[in-house]
Amino acid sequence: MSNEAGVIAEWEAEFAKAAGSDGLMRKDEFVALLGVKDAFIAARLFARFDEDGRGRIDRKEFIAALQRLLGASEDDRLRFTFELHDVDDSGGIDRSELAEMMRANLRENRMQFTAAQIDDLVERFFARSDTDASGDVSYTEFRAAFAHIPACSRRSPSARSCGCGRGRRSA
Ligand SMILES: [Ca+2]
Ligand SMILES: [Ca+2]
Repeated sequence: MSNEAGVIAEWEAEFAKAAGSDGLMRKDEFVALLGVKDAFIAARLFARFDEDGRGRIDRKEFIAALQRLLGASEDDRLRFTFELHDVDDSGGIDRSELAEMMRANLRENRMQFTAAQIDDLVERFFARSDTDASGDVSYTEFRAAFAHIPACSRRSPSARSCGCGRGRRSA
C-alpha cells in the first residue's frame, strides 16, 4: 500500500467513526475530527468538502476531497487552497478575503498580529501576486506566485489548514 493509500485508509476509518451510524458527517463532527479550532477556517474547509452543499459530508465527498489534497497534483492542492480563500466564489481573492483568512489562521495558531501588520502582509502578498493590479488575485496569479517555492514548504496564508502537511494531526 502506498503511503498515500495508507493515509486515506486511516482517514476513512476515522470518518466512519466520526460520522456514526448515518454515514454522514455534520459540521460539528467534521470540526472534531480535524481538530480545527477556528470557526471561520472550519466553515471554509467544510464548504470545500461538502461538494453538493447539503450541509453533510458523505464518505464519497470526504475521500474525494482528501484525494485532491493528498494524491493529486500540486496544481490541485493549490486550487484547493485558492478556493478556501475565495469565500464568495468569485474566482479571485480580494484583500478582505485574504485578510480574513490570515486573521483566522493567526487565531487558529494562537498568534497575535496587529491590524497594521495584517494590512502589511496583505499588501506584500498583493504586490507580489496581483500582477495586473486588478485588486483581485486570480487563480493564474495565485499559482504563479507560488510557482518558485518548492512543494510542501509552500506557505500560503493558510498552509496549516490547506492540507499541505501529509500526516494527520495527532489528537
Ligand atoms: Ca472572491
Ligand atoms: Ca489580478
